[in-house]
Amino acid sequence: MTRNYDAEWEEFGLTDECHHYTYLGEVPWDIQKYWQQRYDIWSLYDEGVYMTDDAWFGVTPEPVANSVATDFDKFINDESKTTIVDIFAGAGGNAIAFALSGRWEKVIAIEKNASTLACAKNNAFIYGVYDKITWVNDDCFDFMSRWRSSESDALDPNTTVVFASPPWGGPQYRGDKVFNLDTMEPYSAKQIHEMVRDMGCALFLPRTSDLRQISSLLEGKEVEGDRKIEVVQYCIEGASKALTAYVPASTRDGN
Ligand code: MGP
Repeated sequence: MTRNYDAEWEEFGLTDECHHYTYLGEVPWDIQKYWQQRYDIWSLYDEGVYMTDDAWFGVTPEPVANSVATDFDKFINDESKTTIVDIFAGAGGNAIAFALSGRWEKVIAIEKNASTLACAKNNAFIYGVYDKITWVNDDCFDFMSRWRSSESDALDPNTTVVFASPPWGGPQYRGDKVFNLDTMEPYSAKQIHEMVRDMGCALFLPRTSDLRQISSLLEGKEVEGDRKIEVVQYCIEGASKALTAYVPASTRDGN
């Protein structure tokens, strides 16, 4: 691929916080572990994948992102759903996989940090799906509440599903035997689910997440067809990296 780096820097809005590290010596010590796994995370890393330093901690490895994209269709199993919104898009791993799957008429990627979003755009360009994704630089809670209170029908809950790979409060999540989703920082699983529960969503969470808390997301809610939450552990070389809870759309009892 021939690239025009100056034009792309401008087009994607890349900043000095966006890096493509090429040798270990230039990688900050706390992300060296992730950089050493760069080809597991991005098979096209050498084509010029950009990351902000913080994005390394939460990026979904490409094989996992591809499996989630396949499973999303299987578990949501609803042809009327044509739009998928990745509300914590980060450096783009999942949005790229959703776009590559060809399943969705529209893929929307929301990311609050402008530099991280610029990396995501650049990375989508490398994977050939930059133009297939609608990019939004915003806080997802603000975006959703603005969208719901607007007259615009740009997003229809009946045709939309949400993928959420939120921050887990840093790498120290690994210290907890059972990860508490109610105290997850800065947003609890309940808070995220509540924002999108009428659409159906997939929550990408620590592998040790408390399953009772996941099942409680639908407590007191009505679910069409009595569908259940499906939880899948995603492994690389036999070791779980994370789980995804596929949560069907629900309404509160009586509304
Ligand atoms: P990890 O912390 O690198 O665990 O995250 P690993 O690889 O088991 O570490 P090791 O020291 O045991 O080898 C595993 C995966 O979790 C990453 O690849 C990311 O996909 C995901 N992940 C990690 N964090 C800290 C986050 C986060 O904050 N948010 C999200 N959404 N995903 C994360």
